[in-house]
Amino acid sequence: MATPLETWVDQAAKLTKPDRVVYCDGSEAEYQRMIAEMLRQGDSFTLNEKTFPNCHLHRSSPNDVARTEHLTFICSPEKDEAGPTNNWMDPNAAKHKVGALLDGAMRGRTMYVVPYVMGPVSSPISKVGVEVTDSPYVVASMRIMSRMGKVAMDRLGASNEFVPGLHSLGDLDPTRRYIVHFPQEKLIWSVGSGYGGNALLGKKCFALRIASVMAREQGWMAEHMLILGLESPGGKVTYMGAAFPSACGKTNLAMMVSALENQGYRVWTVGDDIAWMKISEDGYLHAINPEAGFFGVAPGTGMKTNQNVMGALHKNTLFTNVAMTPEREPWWEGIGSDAPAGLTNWKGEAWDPSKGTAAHPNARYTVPARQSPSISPKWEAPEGVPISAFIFGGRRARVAPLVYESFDWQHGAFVGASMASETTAAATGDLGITRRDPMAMLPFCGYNMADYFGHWLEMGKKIPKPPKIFHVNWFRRGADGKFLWPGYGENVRVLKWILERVEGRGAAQETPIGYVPAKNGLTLDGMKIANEALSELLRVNPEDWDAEMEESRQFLAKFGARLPRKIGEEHEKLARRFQRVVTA
Ligand code: GTP
Ligand code: SPV
Ligand code: MN
Repeated sequence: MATPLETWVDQAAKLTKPDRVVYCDGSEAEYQRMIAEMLRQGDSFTLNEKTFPNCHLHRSSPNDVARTEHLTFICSPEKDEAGPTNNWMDPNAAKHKVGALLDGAMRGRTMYVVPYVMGPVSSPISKVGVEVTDSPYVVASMRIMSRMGKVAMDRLGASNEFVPGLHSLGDLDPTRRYIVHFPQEKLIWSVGSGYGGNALLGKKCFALRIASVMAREQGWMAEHMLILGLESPGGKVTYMGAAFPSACGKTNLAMMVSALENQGYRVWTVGDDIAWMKISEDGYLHAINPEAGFFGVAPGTGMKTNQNVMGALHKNTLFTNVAMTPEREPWWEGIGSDAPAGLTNWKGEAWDPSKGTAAHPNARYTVPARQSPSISPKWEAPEGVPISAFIFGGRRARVAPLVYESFDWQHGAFVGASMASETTAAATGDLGITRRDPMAMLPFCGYNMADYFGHWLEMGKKIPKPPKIFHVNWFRRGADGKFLWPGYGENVRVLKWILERVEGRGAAQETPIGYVPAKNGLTLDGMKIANEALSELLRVNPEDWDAEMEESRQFLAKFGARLPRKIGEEHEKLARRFQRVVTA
């Protein structure tokens, strides 16, 4: 008898009509066959075999370089279940519309069946997904980003417990591109894009949009969070999860080279993008990284800013839309060397500065997590790691101070619900526009965000030892428009303060928005920063916050009566605290 997997694959093949169907085993030989096919298709290149062994460059279609949020839909039976922040399509209408695009889409192509485990293979928190795709680049990427092939088949067996995802490149025309999710069926369809978050269906589609729905149903959390361990003198490691929007520094924080290493502070990487978390018997929320690789932003990554990332990228790495030197080495803006003569840009053209940046601003590397010099010995622990702090953050030129601590879980949930960030190249659309991005989940929550806030509040009641909740901002700018904080490895100074606050130490000053470090609270030795810059970084300016509160009020009002009362209450309490300061 056919297994549930075989039955679903047959249905997918009937719809998309591939020439052949290949079940992937996840072997190295198979990876090399995918690379060979990519080279044959002409959009991929082998990089310098001496300096970058087993590394390749893939050039995507120039109109397919980032997530397309306006073409991403949550197809719940009722529009209100998707909520005001998601695009919604009726599930039957979506099946009809997107089904028409998938009909025959794989003619003349091979359908690859990619079974994968999200999370350590033996972890009870992990889950199986199966993606069928006609893109060898997607297969190769999924082999780096997940535990793919035989291990997943072995875990699945004849069970029907897998999240199916149907992907086809279609004709790559953005007018015929849809990424649709069926939260009730736990099903994903994607057509018309080969880009990361649109096409590697285990990542944002399953591990966040579908998993967020499962997490609410089952009492756990699926978040757009890195997971790191901060080692302090004596060797104790404290784990933290941090939610920043796309291209706002998760990978760089998780893989940081600590500026306080000589004082015994070091950062260990558990994950760089997604956390699945369950309450454990020890009373802590435990987190696993569902992924096995990093799909990171290349531009801005260099030996000065992040040696750990650079150290990981010299073998077995798939680069997408970076530039290439005449020595066939990858190059991008911020790598730390000048653009060499004879550079080829991300589109494959001879580069000159009049043609814009050499690498696409959202150029990425896909690298096995185990290659990171900072990978935590616990990164594959089946029970996950206990989380002591949550950190929200975004790109804010003004308003948000370098770091502050919320008063309690409920206030922390409000801080997350009202956070905002300037848009980046990770999604198509205008850049640098400040938008509300609750918990960095705006594009990734598979249901009504009002209910998602409710789920956060519920979890706070259930976790015996809940993480303390903080907010950071590495991107505050001075009057000259320059960043006030050096960022990267210096961010460990903020992590150290967070650790001290978790341990009930750390000098702090109370403000209406929460606790900020006292004047002597941050460890700044060995770092050059002007006094005025530091004051500005820690300043809570009531005028800025007036406008901020009005914007978050308007945003939260979109949810109408569905917004949990406690979130609204926290907004009122914040306003009252400012009033007291102003009238005092
Ligand atoms: P996604 O993979 O899209 O979810 O992004 P991410 O949050 O992991 O972002 P990542 O760490 O890849 O950083 C994105 C961009 O921000 C890169 O260009 C980095 O060089 C830059 N960046 C990261 N950390 C800092 C920082 O502390 N300060 C400054 N100024 N820039 C940073
Ligand atoms: C993001 O955009 O948040 C990413 C990259 O991590 S993608 O996989 O495209 O979602
Ligand atoms: Mn991300």
